[in-house]
Amino acid sequence: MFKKLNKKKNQPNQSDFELDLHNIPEHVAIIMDGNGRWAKQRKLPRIKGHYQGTQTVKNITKVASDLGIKYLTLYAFSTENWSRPENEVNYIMSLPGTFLKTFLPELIENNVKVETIGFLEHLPNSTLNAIAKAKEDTKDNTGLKLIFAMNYGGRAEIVNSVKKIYDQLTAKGLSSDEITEQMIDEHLMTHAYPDPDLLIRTSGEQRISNFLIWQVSYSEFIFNEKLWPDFDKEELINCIKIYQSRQRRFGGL
Ligand code: V0D
Repeated sequence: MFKKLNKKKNQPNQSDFELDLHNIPEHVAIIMDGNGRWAKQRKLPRIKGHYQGTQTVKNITKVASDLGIKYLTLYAFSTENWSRPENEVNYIMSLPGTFLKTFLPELIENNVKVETIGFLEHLPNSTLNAIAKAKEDTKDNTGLKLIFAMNYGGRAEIVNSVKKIYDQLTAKGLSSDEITEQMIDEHLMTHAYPDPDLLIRTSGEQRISNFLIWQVSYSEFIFNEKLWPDFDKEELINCIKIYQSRQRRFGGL
C-alpha cells in the first residue's frame, strides 16, 4: 500500500490540527457507500448493511447539527438502484419509515428540518407517507436541513431543468439565447440550497456517480476509506479538518 510509505513519522497529520469551529462547511454532501460490503464482510445479508447505514445516518445527523453544519445532503437512493434485487429494493423503501419511527422525536428536539430531492413520484406510497409526515412535523424547524436524495440522478435533474426553461421560453415566444447558467440553476431541485462546500464519498470509491453533478463544480472532494456503517464522528471531523487545511492553502496563495 502506498499509503503506509507516504505516511512519514514525525510529520503532522490532519488529525493533529484543531478543528476550527469558525470555518465549518455550510453544506456537506455525502455518498453513503459501502453498506453491502460491510454486510458481506460479516457474512450478513445486504439488508443488514442498509439497516446499519440508517444508524450511521442518525449519528452523523446529530454530529452535523452539533457542529453547526447548515445543510447535509445524503445520497440515499439513486435512479440506478432500481436494478438491485427486488427484496433489497423493497427493504430499502421501508427504511425511511423505520428511521423516522425511532428518530423523528430527536430530529424535532434538535431543530432539524427534513427535506428531499429526487423523482419522488416513483417511490411506493408507504415510503412517501413516512417522508411526508417527517417533512410536515419538521417544517418550522430552523436548524440543520437534512436533505435526502432519493431516486435522484444529476443528469436527469439537468434535463428536467432545461425542459422547464424551454417551456417557459416558448410560452413567451423567446429564443434559446435567453438561457443562462443562473436559469438552469434556479430550475434544479437544489435551487433553495447553496452548492456543497464539501462532498464526501465513503468506502474508498472515487467517483461521483451522477450525484449533484452540476452543483459540485467548485466543491472539495474527500474520499474516505471507511464503509458507511463504520463512518463516525471522528471521521466526519477529520474530513472537515482536511477541508479546512485545503482552505488554508488556498487562502495562502
Ligand atoms: C440505504 C445508507 C435513511 C444508504 C443509509 C429510500 C442506503 C440507509 C433514509 C431516510 C436509506 C430517507 C428519508 C427520510 C428519512 C430517512 C433512507 C433510503 C435509503 C432510500 F425522510 N436511510 N435511508 N432512505 N439507506
